[in-house]
Amino acid sequence: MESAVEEEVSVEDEAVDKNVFKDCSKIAFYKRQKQLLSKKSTYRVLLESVTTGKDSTRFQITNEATKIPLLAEVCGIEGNIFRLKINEVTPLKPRYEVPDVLTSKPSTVRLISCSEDTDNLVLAYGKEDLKFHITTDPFKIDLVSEGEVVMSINSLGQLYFEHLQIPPKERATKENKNDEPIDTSQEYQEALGLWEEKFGKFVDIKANGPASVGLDFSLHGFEHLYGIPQHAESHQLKNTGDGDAYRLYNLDVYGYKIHDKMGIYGSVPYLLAHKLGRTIGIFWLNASETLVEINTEPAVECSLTQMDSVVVKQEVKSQTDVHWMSESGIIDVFLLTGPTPSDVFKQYSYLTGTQAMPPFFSLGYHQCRWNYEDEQDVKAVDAGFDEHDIPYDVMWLDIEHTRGKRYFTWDRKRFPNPKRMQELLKSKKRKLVVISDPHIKIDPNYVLYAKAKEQGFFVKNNEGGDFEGVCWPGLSSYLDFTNPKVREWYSGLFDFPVYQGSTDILFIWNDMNEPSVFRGPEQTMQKNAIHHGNWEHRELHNIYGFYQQMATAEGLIQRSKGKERPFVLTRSFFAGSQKYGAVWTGDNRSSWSYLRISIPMLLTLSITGISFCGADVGGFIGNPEAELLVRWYQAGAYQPFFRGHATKNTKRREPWLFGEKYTRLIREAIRARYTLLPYWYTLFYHAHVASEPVIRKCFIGSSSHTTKSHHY
Ligand code: NBV
Repeated sequence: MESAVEEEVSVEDEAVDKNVFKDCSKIAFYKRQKQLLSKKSTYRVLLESVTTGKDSTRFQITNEATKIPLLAEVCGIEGNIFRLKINEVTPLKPRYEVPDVLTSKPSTVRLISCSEDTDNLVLAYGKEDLKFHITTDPFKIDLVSEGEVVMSINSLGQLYFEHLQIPPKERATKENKNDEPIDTSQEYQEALGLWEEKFGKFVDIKANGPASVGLDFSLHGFEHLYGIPQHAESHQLKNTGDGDAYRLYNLDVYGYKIHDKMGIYGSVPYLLAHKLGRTIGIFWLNASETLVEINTEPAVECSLTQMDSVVVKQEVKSQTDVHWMSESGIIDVFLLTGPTPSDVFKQYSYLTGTQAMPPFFSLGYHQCRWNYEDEQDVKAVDAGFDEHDIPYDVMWLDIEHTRGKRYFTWDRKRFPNPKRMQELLKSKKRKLVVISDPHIKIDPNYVLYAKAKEQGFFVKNNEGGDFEGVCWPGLSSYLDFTNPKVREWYSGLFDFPVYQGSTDILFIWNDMNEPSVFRGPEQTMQKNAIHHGNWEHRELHNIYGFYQQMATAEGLIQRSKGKERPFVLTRSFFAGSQKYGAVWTGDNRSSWSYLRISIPMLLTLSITGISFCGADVGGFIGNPEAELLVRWYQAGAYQPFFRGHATKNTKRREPWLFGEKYTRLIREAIRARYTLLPYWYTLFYHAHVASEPVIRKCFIGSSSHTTKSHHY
């Protein structure tokens, strides 16, 4: 194993540059919430404001410091789900509410008000013994099931809501109507990052000023929490210490660090908590940058000595506090009350949809590399599988197949006859996947660019021009997939007559859709770029990639006139991405520790709805030694999406290049996958119709039976 260790050190040596990405100490809204929460007075419910309608109960909450009321709305949703929304009663302008994630408007269940005293409000959910106990002063909600308080909301008083304000420069000149002392001094503004936030050479100018929100949830008796992908971390969520939080902010982090809470390619703001007898979920529907703090106080047995020296043992229940903070938007949170894990899976998929049923071929083995150079290379690799009697279903082409990284085109020198190449693959019942990224080369002679430009289909900069950023093709603009018209147009690009050289065996891979912008802040788009509807990028950053995959999947469905299921792999994702295809874990490294971390990463994705997920077999970056490669195939064969992939400049590593002994072992692993293919297909069917994650851990442990020391 010595060589493996040596190799591991060298691959992991090129660490992620921490100066490129933020940690909590560099995130202004995090610092503000931490600093200002301690000074805030508590919120209370204005009892006279309570109104109960058919679909929801509404009431106002206020605190002495701001005196600006917030509107809270509680709904019961079919399947034992509560929804709590908190917004300003009259915001200066509308705040972003995430569209397109919920499968349809969830059916509401009338909540029955059954309070016995006037200071509290009790809302009962239908006939279930499930209640929302709302304490008015200070404002707190207890979720009670069969007499047991399962979860408390705002019991730590961390409700935080920054009201939209008139910019200080304008305010200073106007009459100060609120009689609030305004500190317009530059130091004060800068320190809090209210209207401007600096990060290295980047300055984020915030047209709407501070707009962050936050809320705490205490989960009683729970010590085991899972979810909020994507992090290269253990399956069970860890406690976040001081100045630390799980970050949900979609970023392109090449060779991401493992055992780290930094945000990588995708975000699902949803977690599950499990204890003996009950599993619950919290789904925080917000697409802006989000931070989650977790703090578990394990159960302790304490001895109380009574007067007559009798020692009484008493157990203090464990509790986990979860603190969500988002940079903007509103508070829109769904409480999934279980009680079993499969109830929670169903509740979540009722809201966001189930895993799309994959086409059968896509459950087989996929062969990828950046890049298979030309048609000849494709032919040779394809023949290699036959010669070595190794089954495979899908050949992949990376960015170099295009004419100068212009997606939907072919480099005619390398691929003079793409249809002929597809005919060959088709004759063996194989498929082809090609890449299509969201950045579009700025080139007036590139028809796709010209058409998108003409129709105003690109994301805008804050001066009204097209946003421009550097990516693979050089200077590029980015399609605004949040615009339904752009999605419709983009979907149309996959029609066979439009996408020249494409045939019905060609499927799609969406990469770089965090979006990745070279030389941008944290390698992504400026938060003040402007999208359809005049929304700032900051409001919806985490959902950009979701929309590209949505439009791509729709395009593939349309080109087959609704007859064929699509296959689309995406790197970036959000809650609900499962409806559109598969996800992979991005640029991992060829080392044992990355093979190991792929397991918890995939388990986490799976239980948050995204069953069709995988990690690059062999590791994307670096050269695996033969044993690592074999072990990776053996693991990958039992992971939902099974694709070998490698970056440019790595040694070729098709399964037959390491000597007969290793070829045999890889052949056996891939064949084992194929033997079980009908079983995989059945599992996916169950995921699709009954919300059962294809891979999942056993939810059997009670808090006292599982140990704290296990990491996976
Ligand atoms: O398109 C090239 C690669 C791709 O092979 C990989 O799978 C993606 O995660 N892509 C990233 C861009 C380049 C990364 C250095």
